[in-house]
Amino acid sequence: MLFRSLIAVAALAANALCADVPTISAKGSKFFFSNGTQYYIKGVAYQLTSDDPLVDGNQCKLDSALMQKLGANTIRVYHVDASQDHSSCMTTFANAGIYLFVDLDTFDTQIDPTTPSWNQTQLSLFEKVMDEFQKYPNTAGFLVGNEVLTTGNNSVAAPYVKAAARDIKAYRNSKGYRNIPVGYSAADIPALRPMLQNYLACGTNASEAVDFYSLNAYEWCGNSGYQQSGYSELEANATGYNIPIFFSETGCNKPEPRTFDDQSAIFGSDMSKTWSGAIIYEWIQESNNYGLISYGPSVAPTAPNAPPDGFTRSGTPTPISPDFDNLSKQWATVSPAAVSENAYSPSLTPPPCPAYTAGNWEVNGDVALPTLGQTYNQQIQASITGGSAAASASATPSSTSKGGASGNVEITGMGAGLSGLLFAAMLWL
Ligand SMILES: *[C@@H]1O[C@H](CO)[C@@H](O)[C@H](O)[C@H]1NC(C)=O
Ligand SMILES: *[C@@H]1O[C@H](CO)[C@@H](O)[C@H](O)[C@H]1NC(C)=O
Ligand SMILES: *[C@@H]1O[C@H](CO)[C@@H](O)[C@H](O)[C@H]1NC(C)=O
Ligand SMILES: *[C@@H]1O[C@H](CO)[C@@H](O)[C@H](O)[C@H]1NC(C)=O
Ligand SMILES: *[C@@H]1O[C@H](CO)[C@@H](O)[C@H](O)[C@H]1NC(C)=O
Ligand SMILES: CC(=O)N[C@H]1CO[C@H](CO)[C@@H](O)[C@@H]1O
Repeated sequence: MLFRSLIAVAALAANALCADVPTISAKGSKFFFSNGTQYYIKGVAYQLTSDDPLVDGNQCKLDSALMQKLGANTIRVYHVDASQDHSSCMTTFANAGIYLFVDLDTFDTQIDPTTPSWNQTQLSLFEKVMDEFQKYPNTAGFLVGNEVLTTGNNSVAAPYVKAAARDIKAYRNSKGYRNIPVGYSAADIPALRPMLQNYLACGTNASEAVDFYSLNAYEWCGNSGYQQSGYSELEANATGYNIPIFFSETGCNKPEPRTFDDQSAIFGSDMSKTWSGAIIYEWIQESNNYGLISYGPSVAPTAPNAPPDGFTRSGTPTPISPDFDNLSKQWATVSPAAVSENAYSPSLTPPPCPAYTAGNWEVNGDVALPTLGQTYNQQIQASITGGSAAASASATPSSTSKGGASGNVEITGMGAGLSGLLFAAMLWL
């Protein structure tokens, strides 16, 4: 009896904590709320600390309130600690109408581009993150990797990314979790376009493909345009794509101030029938200078009591002017071409698996995916590349990109931020 009433009390408490918000699923090339309205992502990358920004309920309250003013409905978090309790932050974000895309990998489980592996150790750790975050109705999606491939000649890692999606989707289904979409976040490398996005979606067996694809693209800088930036090519590549696609990072920061003019293209008539929105890199101001807010002026790391890299990572967020307001205005004025789920019956088919092309796409698309634990060696390399020599010159990322920023700006963006933080954390220890 006592036990039963304790359970009842616990259930009540859990209900009070879990906001009742519609969940997200993918249908054809679009995302929908469970109430039938199409979901367009207006997101910000949110990684205040390198290990987990979703454990400090108070901080999440402060940040989510300002994100609502910005007009955001989504955050992306790159690294979490699955063993922590995330209920306070997740409920706070849910109450603010904010959904989460979370990367499943941690620094030691990410797929290595040159000697790729996909094994039980990695899968088990991915599963722990999924176990924790599937509980929350505002978890919109999971990412199996971020920018694993950065050149045409390391495309041999792509089958391992796809195998990770296969296995974590099978796990999701075996546990009876809801169909939370599983996807990949790609670096914007012209040499890999559109092969990588087609490869991850291709094949007749949807259980072996990603549920969505997303791109970290910094092509639109300053006073640019739909054609000039290269977005028209992104659109051409994505037209007819069978699964949702969106910008998992965007927001070139040179020249300043940031105007976010690309948002009117992404959410406008040129792209909003194909793309599901954008995540702006990033919330916190740090040394890479992509922040929308700061928690106070930066100080010299050597100053007494200074935070490791000089940037305060908690407290009351203050908008960076005019960038924050510029983005807020952009988002407030867009009206994407939404359809309702009932009215949408897609007849899209997966793209064909791309053929091996030396330097640009060194994967024989039709070869079977690696099994869990299958080690990368010469034999498997030969099967992936169809027997051709993998080593060959590849186009440099910037050579064909149109914007002021080359395809690898986001690597310095995200990479510099996090590695700076890690380095600082090591000094701190
Ligand atoms: C469905 O839910 C979303 C998110 O809460 C909301 O923006 C939208 O207005 C809702 N649609 C309907 C038809 O209630
Ligand atoms: C699995 O892959 C990870 C990451 O590459 C590696 O560190 C680990 O040693 C591998 N584990 C096994 C059991 O092979
Ligand atoms: C589709 O892929 C899954 C995962 O690899 C596999 O279990 C299933 O048998 C495949 N279905 C068909 C029809 O081949
Ligand atoms: C896709 O993008 C690539 C690289 O930007 C471009 O060369 C190619 O023509 C595009 N494909 C289509 C179908 O537009
Ligand atoms: C792979 O491509 C990169 C960038 O294009 C180049 O620097 C590197 O030398 C290439 N590696 C091999 C093994 O061809
Ligand atoms: C799109 C937008 O709001 N742009 C504004 C960004 O901020 C600068 C400086 O205040 C304004 O001049 C722009 O109009």
